[in-house]
Amino acid sequence: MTKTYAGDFAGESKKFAIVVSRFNDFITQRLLNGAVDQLKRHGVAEEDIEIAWVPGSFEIPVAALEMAKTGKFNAVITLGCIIRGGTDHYEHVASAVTVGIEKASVETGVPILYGVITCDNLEQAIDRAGAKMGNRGAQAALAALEMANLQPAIREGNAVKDRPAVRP
Ligand code: INI
Repeated sequence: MTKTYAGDFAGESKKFAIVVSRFNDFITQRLLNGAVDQLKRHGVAEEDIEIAWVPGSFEIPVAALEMAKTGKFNAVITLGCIIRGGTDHYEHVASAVTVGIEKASVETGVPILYGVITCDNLEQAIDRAGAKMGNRGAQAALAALEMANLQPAIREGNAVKDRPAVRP
């Protein structure tokens, strides 16, 4: 008999940190609203959500690492918006934040979710901040809820009974 682990999306008594970049805050404020709304709608208490603003996406990994190291949170959600410009600055910031978040997550063992938009122009960013393509912040929050439930299930050996939870 195989054992299958799958996180559901229950947020009651779970704690989350959100690290959000002020650069392009026209977009990131919408990602933050989407993430907080998603957490609250899944039962996360307002006092169990802590938010840290950083200047730009480049600064996200160090703040996310600090949040993860406190040991207080089931998951950390990172939110940013990097828009391609006329130089290669975009590539440097985008790759640094991506590698930094993954490293901080693997090193601490705390799920750190990637809600950073990387795109070519403002229209694509708007599409991912609550328009055509949904809200990347809300999507990252849903993934955070799933990971926050998957991790203890694996640790405690609580396999799902019938079939894996499906995305709501
Ligand atoms: N930061 C972003 O979050 N998005 C961007 O599009 C961006 N661009 O294009 O420059 C950006 N730059 C700032 C960077 O993240 C740092 O805050 C800054 O370099 C100071 O370290």
